[in-house]
Amino acid sequence: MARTLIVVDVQVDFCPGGKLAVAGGDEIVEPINRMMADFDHVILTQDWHPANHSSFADNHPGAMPFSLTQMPYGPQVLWPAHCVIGTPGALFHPDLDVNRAETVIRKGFRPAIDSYSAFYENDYSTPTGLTGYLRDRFLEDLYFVGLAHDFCVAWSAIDAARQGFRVSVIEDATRAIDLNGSREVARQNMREAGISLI
Ligand code: VGL
Ligand code: ZN
Repeated sequence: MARTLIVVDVQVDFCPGGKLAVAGGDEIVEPINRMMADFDHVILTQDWHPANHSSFADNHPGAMPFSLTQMPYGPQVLWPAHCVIGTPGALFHPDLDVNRAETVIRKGFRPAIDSYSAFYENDYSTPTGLTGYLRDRFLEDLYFVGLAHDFCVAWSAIDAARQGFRVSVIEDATRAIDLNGSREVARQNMREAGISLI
């Protein structure tokens, strides 16, 4: 079965020095580049927000970054502004090998809805189109790496597993934000969804 590597959000703003830096985020870039050679297909995802995005604490007067708010679609963490369309922070890490990517899925560009998963926005119903892309191409054996382990990687992997794809997460090639224990919660949720943590 053809193996597909999905590289989640390896972007400047999620690496040290970025607006929503994940500790050690840059350490996974070279390993990911090397492992691309072991896969038949490579797909990249890119967090891609307008400046007025509703997930940014700045757009909620008085709100602190990393606090929780209620959106029409459910609870939402308010983040420091990050991955703003047209800014350097939204670009892929400069050392990431993007040449093998057969497609790039952008997510989070609707001001009113955040999107952690590469498949569905946080309302659990607005699709990005990735499911159809993978099904059309018969790509069913998926390996996730990237940033952040406990948000976009976990939500993407869980959505993939729920849709019937075979899913593994290569944990050495991820790094977590780990907000209030979110890394262990994400690992538990992934295991319960039938995902192999490797
Ligand atoms: C992410 C928080 C906000 C991620 C994206 O890529 O994990 N986390 N936007
Ligand atoms: Zn984001």
